[in-house]
Amino acid sequence: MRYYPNIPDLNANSSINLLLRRAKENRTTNIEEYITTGGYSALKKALTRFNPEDILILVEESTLRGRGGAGFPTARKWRFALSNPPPRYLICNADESEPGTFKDRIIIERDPHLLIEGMIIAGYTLGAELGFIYIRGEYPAGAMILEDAIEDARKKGFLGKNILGTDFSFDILVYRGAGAYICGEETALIESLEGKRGHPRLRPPYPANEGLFGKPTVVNNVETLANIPIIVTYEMDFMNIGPMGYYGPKLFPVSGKVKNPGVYEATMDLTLRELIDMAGGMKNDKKLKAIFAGSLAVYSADEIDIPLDYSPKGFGGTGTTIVLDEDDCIIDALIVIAEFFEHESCGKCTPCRVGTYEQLNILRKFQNGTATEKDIELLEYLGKNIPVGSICGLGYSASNAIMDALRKFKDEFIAHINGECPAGICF
Ligand code: L3W
Ligand code: SF4
Repeated sequence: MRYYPNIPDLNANSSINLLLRRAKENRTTNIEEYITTGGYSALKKALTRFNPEDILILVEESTLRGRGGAGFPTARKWRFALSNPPPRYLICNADESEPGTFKDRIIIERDPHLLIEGMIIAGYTLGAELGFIYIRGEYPAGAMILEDAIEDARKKGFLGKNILGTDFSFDILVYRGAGAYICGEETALIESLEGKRGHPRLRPPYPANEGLFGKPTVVNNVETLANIPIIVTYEMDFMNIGPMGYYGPKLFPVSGKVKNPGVYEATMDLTLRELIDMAGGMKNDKKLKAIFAGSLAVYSADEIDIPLDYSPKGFGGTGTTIVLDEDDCIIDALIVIAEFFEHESCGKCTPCRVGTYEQLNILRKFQNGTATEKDIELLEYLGKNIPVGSICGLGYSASNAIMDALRKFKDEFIAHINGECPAGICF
């Protein structure tokens, strides 16, 4: 038995309990516990009662969308891959690195067999024989936990040749990243898996058509795949979980100025306000200033009655929720995000490489009291132009938070130009 350090704490005050059902204590669920609590019964059901098309239809009707940020319909992606001849590959994107995002880690470290079972069923549906888990280098404990869990699953006949006596064979390899956020972009991830430098490819072709080693490849997020055993277990009853069109459980990593930061599981009919309440409400009963949805969007305090779903007005994305109160400075928070993008830009596209560097420097001017009105114009110029000259999600979204903040918190920018920080922490 290996020693797994530092499994993070988790808050269990969730509105639903499917993905985190076994993830309650500060430890990893082993294969025996997993099986005695119903684990691997979805796999048995899938292999004995359903053919791959049946499962595809179940996933289609479940309305499951990718939980890695983009929310693309999972079944549609699977169908794209299935329209291409084998060999096909399955990749689990466990390169979770978005600022404030730590939801996949909980599944990996607390209930790894849920992910493994989901991957085996996905592999069966896709006619794949090999799956990979690409895990970020900063999750060494998670990588060890997965390797051990995969070995345990092999010993029980859930992985390997002729799974459960059928003619379906499938195995999973764990591949550790080396600490680059960009390798969570699906085509950079594939390059990295192929042993090359992790630079994104131009899309199309999408991986579902031409992915790993040029073969059709499905790249799904950890939480997406963890939903698959639940869908197979519940079948049509899955559609009783959550609102129409956005069925199923969703994880929300909540951090910042709430009383109980942690990972929460909720249905997507809940609102952002209810999620904050679930996390205990505002720490020290301070006033809510803003919510950063990772680096993708900034919400002001009067915008939190939106649903947590993937509709155009919904919260969407990875579910990342970073809560700022009246003592936090918007500029200061934006600098943290801008430093991240400046550091993580892979440098392939000039507008992203240079633009992320420039927007960080401009924000620092607001922080040190040397910014002028012209700098607001420059930030807006960069925000409009970096995405246009970029080829991947990093460049598309590197200015989102700044642009949102300029729309909703322009007074804070102006105040800094006038030598005032509303939170009293700059200069
Ligand atoms: C076949 C088509 N496949 C789209 C597939 C595509 C991909 C998925 C989504 O991620 C998001 C960004 C942030 N034929 C297809 C097709 N697909 N059209 O659908 O594609 P896309 O382009 O909408 O998004 P993306 O570039 O894969 C970017 C979010 O990711 N983000 C956050 C990342 C979060 C983490 C984390 O920590 N977990 O890294 C960063 O940008 O929301 O929208 O599979 O192949 N015609
Ligand atoms: Fe690299 Fe940025 Fe271009 Fe993406 S947009 S490929 S991160 S330089």
